Amino acid sequence: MEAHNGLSARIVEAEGFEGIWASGLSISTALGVRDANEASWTQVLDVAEFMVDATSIPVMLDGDTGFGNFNNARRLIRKLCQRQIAAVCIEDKVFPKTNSFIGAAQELADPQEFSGKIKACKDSQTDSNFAVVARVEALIAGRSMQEALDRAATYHDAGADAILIHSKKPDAGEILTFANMWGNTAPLVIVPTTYYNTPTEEFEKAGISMVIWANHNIRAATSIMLTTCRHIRQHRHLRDIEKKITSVGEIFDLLGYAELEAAKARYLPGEEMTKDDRVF
Ligand code: SPV
Ligand code: MG
Repeated sequence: MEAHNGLSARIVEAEGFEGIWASGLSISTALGVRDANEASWTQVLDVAEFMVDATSIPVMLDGDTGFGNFNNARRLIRKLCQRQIAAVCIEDKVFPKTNSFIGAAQELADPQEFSGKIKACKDSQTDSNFAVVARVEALIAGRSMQEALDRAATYHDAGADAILIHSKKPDAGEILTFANMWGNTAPLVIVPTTYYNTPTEEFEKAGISMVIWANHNIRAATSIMLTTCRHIRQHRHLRDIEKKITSVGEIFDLLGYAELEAAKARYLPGEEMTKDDRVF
């Protein structure tokens, strides 16, 4: 499930998801910039670190194209391992990246050059459990199914632990065809943003290993922020909005404020545990 900061990462874990997608689109959006590598890779890394600190489930970073060539990508991987990020997904496009939902014939990386990048990533990981997911953008760029399969096989041979096959079709047809032809060669990851009507059971039946709900927290957050701002601006009071949004108390609970009070009683001289006197 997508997260874009420490708070959304906490919510994802609290709601029982097994892993976090640190989405490039969502992180960029939350930072107020476009998903076009406008945020630097260290800025993205800092956000991912907040997510790791806030949770105990694996975080997979959307590493876009690896922020340059093999050399930039392998430096990224070393930093991700240092900061205990569990996995990265690197896509076979060119820097600066273009979001997959923009334009039709996007430029793809040369498959051999991209394979070298995957190899460099795998050779650079300092955590043996770290996973590198190679993202195939052939279908996004309007290339053939055969090219998508060939690219996936090449990246798997180069050491990719899994393949993310992306599609922007309104139905799951091409994804299910790809999954069928790919078989069990390596774990498959999908992002059903546009083909959201397909039941997840169909993906399970097709042998797909992981589904990423890629941008739904940032979109949900945006819609309630818009509603709240419009309401307060228009009505100049909070009466009708108060019950529709998260209370300050819930935020205190989500962020573990009680632990800080307990820690003060333990570590600060003269502080005692007082009974809960929070306003919220
Ligand atoms: C993201 O969440 O940033 C992704 C998925 O890369 S998509 O926006 O579908 O390309
Ligand atoms: Mg992305």
